[in-house]
Amino acid sequence: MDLAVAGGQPYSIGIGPYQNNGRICYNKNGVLDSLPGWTSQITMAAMDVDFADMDKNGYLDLVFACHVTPNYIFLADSAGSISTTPSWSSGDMNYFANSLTIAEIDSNKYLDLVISDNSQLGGHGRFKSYNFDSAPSGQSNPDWFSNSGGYGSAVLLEDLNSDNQVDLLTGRWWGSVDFYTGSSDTFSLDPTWNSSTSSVIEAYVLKDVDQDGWMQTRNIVVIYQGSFHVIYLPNKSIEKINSIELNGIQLTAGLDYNYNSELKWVTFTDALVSGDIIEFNYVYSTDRDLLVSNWDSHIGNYLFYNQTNPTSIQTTSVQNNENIVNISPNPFNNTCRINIYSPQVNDLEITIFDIRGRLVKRLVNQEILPGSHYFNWNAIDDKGITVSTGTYLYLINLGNKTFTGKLLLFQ
Ligand SMILES: [Ca+2]
Ligand SMILES: [Ca+2]
Ligand SMILES: [Ca+2]
Ligand SMILES: [Ca+2]
Repeated sequence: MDLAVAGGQPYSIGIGPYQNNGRICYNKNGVLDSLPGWTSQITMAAMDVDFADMDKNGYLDLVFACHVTPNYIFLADSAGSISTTPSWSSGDMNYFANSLTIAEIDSNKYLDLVISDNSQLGGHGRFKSYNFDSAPSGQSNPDWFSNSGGYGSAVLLEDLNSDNQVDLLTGRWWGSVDFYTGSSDTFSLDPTWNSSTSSVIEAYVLKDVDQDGWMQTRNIVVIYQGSFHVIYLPNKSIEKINSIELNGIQLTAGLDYNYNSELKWVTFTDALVSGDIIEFNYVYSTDRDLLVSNWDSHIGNYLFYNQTNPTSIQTTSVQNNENIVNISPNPFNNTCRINIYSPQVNDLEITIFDIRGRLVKRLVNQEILPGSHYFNWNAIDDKGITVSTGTYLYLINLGNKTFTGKLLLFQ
């Protein structure tokens, strides 16, 4: 993996926040170059930086959160070369950003950006989101601001209450962990939950430490057109990648691919091109726990266990070389999606039973064409009645193969 450097300095005595160029030091066979191989033409007082494919062209772009200068996005072109001049900048005043995080907020394919502002040196210190529904360009203002401000620091986006809408965790210096509920493609204006702790929060990491929400899953991605160096996996986190196969050949971690657990991308050293079939075997979690780092040496760091949705370890996909079944989310609270990959024309039958083996729903009985297909079950039975919370079993017959497993419904 290559290293991007923000390189700003907020407290340079006498000269105010210090500006410098953004930089990337490239990794050559496991050794970082000592000099940057990419340098921005402009200088910034950048406090945080991340890689993300903001314009969905298959290459990672660079996003900077800055003090005193706007926040910037530098896009990579169709050959993967990152522009040295920004494609997008923030238009709002009261800068003094501290941290950034990136996820899809508003239900379109383009990633969105959340930034914390910190009012110690100026500004109002509120949290804000910039939502994109196309490749970032020009200048735009925040689509959402939190009501309250302060010495904002850590931010993280994750659907913590499992309603398929991303939520926002924020932190500040001398403050609690705050949770803004995501709804209708935005967030509550005030926190809907906060911790009873107070510390000088610097950064957050979500990881399923007690592994009570681990879900083994398999996803197949088929490249239909274009070429890609980065793939975003559909589940909410990547806890652990067990293997990635490209056209049936196992790839080597660190050499052929790298991944980012928070930002959910997997990057590939060689471009994936039309006709490639990539098979991901990995663990995601429905129950990630929160680690909080703290600057105050009188208080330790914190680990908050997630109590909302504990499940036992589940296997939701079935190992098979030809036909693939993948279900997400599972557990679910309204609708789960059953993805089927068939290499050929096949008869498909999907039936849902309750835990005693009684028929609940005949979901699908049809012939399917080669490729990926999905079918939603909205927890309604054959009589049109919404079924109750509990464990259900699915039976999938695809051609001459049978797959079974559990579906966990909670409401
Ligand atoms: Ca890109
Ligand atoms: Ca978006
Ligand atoms: Ca949510
Ligand atoms: Ca957990």
